[in-house]
Amino acid sequence: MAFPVVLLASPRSFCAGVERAIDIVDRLLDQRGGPIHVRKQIVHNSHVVTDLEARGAVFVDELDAVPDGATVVFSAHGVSPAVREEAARRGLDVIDATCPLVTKVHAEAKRYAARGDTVVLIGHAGHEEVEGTLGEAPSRTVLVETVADVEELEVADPTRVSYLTQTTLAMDDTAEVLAALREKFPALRGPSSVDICYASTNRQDAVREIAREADVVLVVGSPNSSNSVRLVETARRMGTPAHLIDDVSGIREDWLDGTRVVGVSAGASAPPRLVDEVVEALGAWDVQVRETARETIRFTLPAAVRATPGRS
Ligand code: 2E7
Ligand code: F3S
Repeated sequence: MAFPVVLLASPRSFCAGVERAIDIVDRLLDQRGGPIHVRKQIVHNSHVVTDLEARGAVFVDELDAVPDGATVVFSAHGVSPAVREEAARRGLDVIDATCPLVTKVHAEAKRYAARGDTVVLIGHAGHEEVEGTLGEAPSRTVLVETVADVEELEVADPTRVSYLTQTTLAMDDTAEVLAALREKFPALRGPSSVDICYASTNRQDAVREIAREADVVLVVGSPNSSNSVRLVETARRMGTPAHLIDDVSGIREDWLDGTRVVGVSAGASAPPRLVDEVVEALGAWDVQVRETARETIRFTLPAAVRATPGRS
């Protein structure tokens, strides 16, 4: 493979919530040794999961696979109160790697439900983040995915409706669903700005920038990574062919036939080294970074893992 130009989207790859979640499991493995149980994939990336498994992490689907009294890490996507209660009942030592920006959405869900509103959550059915947020006020919360869902929606009192969103949605799709909600419920209330997180917003802006110029866009990320899939869709919306690849082995030669400019980005859960490998394999004589934002945000670690000698 050899192409004249690679355009690298920036920001791309790990966000602050993912750095924190992986750091938590890493530190627990250092401090306590394996096995360290993690409920669900810590983040939705096959390479992150495989690497941590090799160090002693054990990923389980539900808490019944965790031995009584053991340490369990909750993934970055968050959990419902029912899961927290089960962990407490079982006497598990919980270390919570939920992204603080998800915790904020849970707090909003509780607040809106407590004031008597129907909470409309815009998100994707079955996604772990959505399952967790829905669980805060299950009897008062409804999930909508599309404008068509909004049209069919019936609520107890149309003057008392609030909305929330999954943190990794595409800004464009969400704006359409939100407009439909506002039209149907003029008194709709919600957060001061949508809950789509800074990392999703920045990565979508950056992929749009490279898609403008590229003949094809490659997004590094696993198929179950919602934010990575949104990056592919965002590039395609610009009229540019785009493909999701888990790593360099996913590149198909025929995608690159006749292309001069290849755009590369990565979802928030995709390790930077996978991007480096992709760029190297493309063999471009010119790699240009297109920076649309600079990220400096960091989240503090839970106290239980903070004190590792020699680490900041
Ligand atoms: C947590 C949250 O692990 P991901 O691929 O998750 P998504 O939600 O995109 O499938 O990416 C990092 C991340 C994003 N959102 C982690 Cl709530
Ligand atoms: Fe958090 Fe957004 Fe990353 S919700 S885990 S900062 S993609």
